Amino acid sequence: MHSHLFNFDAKKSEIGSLVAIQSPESIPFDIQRVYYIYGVDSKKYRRGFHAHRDLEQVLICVKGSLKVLVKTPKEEIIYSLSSPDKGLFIGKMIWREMFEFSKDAVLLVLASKKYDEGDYYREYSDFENAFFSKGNNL
Ligand code: T46
Repeated sequence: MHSHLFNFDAKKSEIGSLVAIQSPESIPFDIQRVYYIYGVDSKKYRRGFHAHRDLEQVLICVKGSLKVLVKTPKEEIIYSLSSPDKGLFIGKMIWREMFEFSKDAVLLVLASKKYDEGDYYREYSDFENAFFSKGNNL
C-alpha cells in the first residue's frame, strides 16, 4: 500500500516556526488543488469513506489532532496526525477514513488533481472490485 508519513523541514526559531512547501522538493506531485477541513464534531462524525482512482494527496494536520485509517483489501494502517511539520502521503487506490478529530483540528490537504467526483470510489465494494481487477490479487 502506498502511504507514508514524512517530515517537512520546519524553520524553527525563538519567534516561531515556518514550513514552506513546494513541489517537487517537498511534495511528490504538482499541487493542483488545496482544501482544508475543520469544525468536525468527532464524537459524532467520521469523514472520508472513499478511495481515488488516480488522485494522490498529502494530508497535514496544521492544528489539533486526528486519525486517518488507510486501507486496501489486503492491509490497513492507522496514522495519528498531530503536528504541522508532518505530512501523510496517500497514493491512488487506497480507502481512507478520518476520525477522532480534536475540536480545534484543521486538516490541510494538497492534491495532485482538480476536484473530480468521477475519480471517487464511494462504495467499498466498488473499490474492492476495482482493486482486484487492477491485478492486486497476488
Ligand atoms: C479525501 C479526504 C481527505 C468539493 O466541491 N471540492 C473539493 O475539492 C472537495 C475535496 C470536496 N468538494 C465537495 C464534495 C462534497 O459535496 O465538498 C463536499 C464534502 O466532500 P467529501 O464528502 O468528499 O469530504 P471528505 O472529508 O469525506 O473527503 C475529503 C476529500 O473529498 C477526499 O478526496 O481524500 O477529504
